[in-house]
Amino acid sequence: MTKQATPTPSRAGAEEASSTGVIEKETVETADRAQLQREHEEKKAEQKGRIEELDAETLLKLLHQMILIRRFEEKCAESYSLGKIGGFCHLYIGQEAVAVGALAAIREDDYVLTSYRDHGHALVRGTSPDEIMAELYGKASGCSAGKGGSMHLFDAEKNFLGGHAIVGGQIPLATGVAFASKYKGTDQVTLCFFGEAAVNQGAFHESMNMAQLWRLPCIYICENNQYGMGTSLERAMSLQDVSQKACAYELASEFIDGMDVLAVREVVARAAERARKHYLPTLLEVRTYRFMGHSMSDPGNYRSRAEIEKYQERDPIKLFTASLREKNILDDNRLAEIENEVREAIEHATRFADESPEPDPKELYTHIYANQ
Ligand SMILES: Cc1ncc(C[n+]2csc(CCOP(=O)(O)OP(=O)(O)O)c2C)c(N)n1
Ligand SMILES: [Mg+2]
Repeated sequence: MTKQATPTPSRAGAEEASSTGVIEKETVETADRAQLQREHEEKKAEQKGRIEELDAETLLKLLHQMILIRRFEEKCAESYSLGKIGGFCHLYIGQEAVAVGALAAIREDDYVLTSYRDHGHALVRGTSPDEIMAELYGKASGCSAGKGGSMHLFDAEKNFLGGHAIVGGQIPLATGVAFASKYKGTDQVTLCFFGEAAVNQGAFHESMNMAQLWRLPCIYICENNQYGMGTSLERAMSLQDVSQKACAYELASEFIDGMDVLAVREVVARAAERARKHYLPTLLEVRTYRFMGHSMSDPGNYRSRAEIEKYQERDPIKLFTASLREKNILDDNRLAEIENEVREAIEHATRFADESPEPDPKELYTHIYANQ
């Protein structure tokens, strides 16, 4: 039997979309403010329950990392508009809680791979903002020697194995990294991040099958931001509950709210234990939202204002800041200190990138793998 085609979602406000994907004018649809406020209160209550399990220093570090990503990405948007960053540039604004929460749950010697939306993961992994910004500027001092750009950040010393521009390309690679850890008898875990559009590919399914069959210590984290470029999940995926896809391969799986940094941390910590102690993989579906366009060149004419407003009300930084304030862990002074530290780091990174030299043309012939 043929399935009915899903109707095209509302295009209200399409004409007013800005170059960053945020629709600026009022549209026919508007968000139900009271309902959004109720949801915010519920989420805060859930998050406050989790706050009790962690000390203030750890909590403030998580906030600091999320704010660092947000401000770094805002700076990237500015530098891109000034023509200082070339090529594609995919911002992580709105999704900060995923990388921050997940990486807080693993060890420094574990491995991390992700897609082209990689600035946040590299920052949290510990690659310096200087080296990341320089890479975005295509400078020799960048973490990939200026040859990778925004989509191919790489830092072998931090076990950050990219930054991959081919959708889903990192999934079989991460599976191989996890295989290597098991083969060598280490207890290292591999974290593999990817978008929900990657799930429709064969490489995802082959990897799930092998990971479970061979019991590989890999955690597959689907950052479900509900869009693959301008195509909504509903228009591209027959079974939209990504975590359910694990059933086909008997993998452990969980679904988490990706706007709650502590919820993400908790669930990844559970998966890491499963991987480290029992060599068992997990598929996690983390529901999140990107506030900006797919990339800097996305006119963003496929989302309604109401939808964007709904998720802005669930902003992971706004939620966490409110929860920490109510628990008396954060006040205006501490928040201002964090913002200042972040601003200084980003100003430093931008200056460093600006002043760094271009790669020597001879570098075109290094780092090349050719099989004859
Ligand atoms: C194999 C492959 N097909 C198509 C593309 C073009 N493309 C780049 S990003 C993208 C959408 C991916 O969406 P998703 O996996 O949900 O990640 P998100 O951008 O939402 O983080 C597509 C189709 C590509 N880079 N690689
Ligand atoms: Mg997506």
